[in-house]
Amino acid sequence: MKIVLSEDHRLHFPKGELCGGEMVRPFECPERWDYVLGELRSRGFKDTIAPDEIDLELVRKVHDAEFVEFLEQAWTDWHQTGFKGEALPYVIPARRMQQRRPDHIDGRLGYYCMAIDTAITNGTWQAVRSSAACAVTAQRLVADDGHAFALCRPPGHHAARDLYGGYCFLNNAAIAVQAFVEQGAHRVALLDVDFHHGNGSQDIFNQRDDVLFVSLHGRPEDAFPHFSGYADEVGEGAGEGYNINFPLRPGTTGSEWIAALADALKRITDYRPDALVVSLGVDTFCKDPISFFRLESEDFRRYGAHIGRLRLPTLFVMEGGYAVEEIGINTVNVLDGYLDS
Ligand code: 7XA
Ligand code: ZN
Repeated sequence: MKIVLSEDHRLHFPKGELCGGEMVRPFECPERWDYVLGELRSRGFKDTIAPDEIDLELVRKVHDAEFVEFLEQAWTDWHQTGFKGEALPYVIPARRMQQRRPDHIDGRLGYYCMAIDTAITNGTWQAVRSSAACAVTAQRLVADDGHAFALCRPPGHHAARDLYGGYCFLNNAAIAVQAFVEQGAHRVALLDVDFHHGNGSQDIFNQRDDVLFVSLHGRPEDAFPHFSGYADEVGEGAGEGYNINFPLRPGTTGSEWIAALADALKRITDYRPDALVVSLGVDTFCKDPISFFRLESEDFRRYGAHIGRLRLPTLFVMEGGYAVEEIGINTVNVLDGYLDS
């Protein structure tokens, strides 16, 4: 399996994340990427490829054009205002407030943000566009090879049509799904196995029937992003019935999780997709510091094999996972399980 990656991810490394009322070192950090790549290399995945330049026209098929422009400009605007720290919003358009876009960068950050944990820094935009480029380049490889892995960082599945947050800016997996559609796919399934609900992917495809979005995640009563991921969110308009959420309780074990996955895969099979994109977060792991499932490393291999048995052209896109020592083992276990199936 070919791996697409870019060292540009290192350009995005905020110093701080607001967590439990303190500024802490972000869980989403460059070492995550190093651990995954180290494990890939040591287990024989040697075929690594740099991405082509991202086509922003494609990006604008799933993201709002002004949002993309905002991401590109945000650091410059923040810096020119004279602020010294990393770009973070502090005011968000809550219930009964105006949903109009302000001019001041403080207001625009709040307008486009869904979680104030995620800082923008000098190198963020370049890292973000290279991350999306990895997903799109890997998508192209699937046509020839049948599968590929995009080692994206920053991740993407919380990024909605015009919202960033939860460490995500552009939705790498959604952009790759759109690339399949542009190349003639009639139906694409997007399976999100990250611990957190992929609110951004759901938002982007909510009214479409050419993309089936299926997500297994910590239930929103207890888990980030808290305001989406309920089972009764089933899509709207033409998209009704094409959004399937599996919210799962704290303490969910590997076997319970894999039983839910079997239901999810059945729904995907029934949809008869031309291709599958997997939002691959490994923060379902029992030792993950910000999650509450109990998957063991061997469970990742088991479920990779289940995905492989779908026999679909498959693109894996890296999302979350913060138990840095094991993030590589668990990620590569999924890929190995898939290839061995
Ligand atoms: O899949 N999404 C993530 O892994 C990011 C979750 C962000 C949690 C926020 C913690 N402050
Ligand atoms: Zn996650």
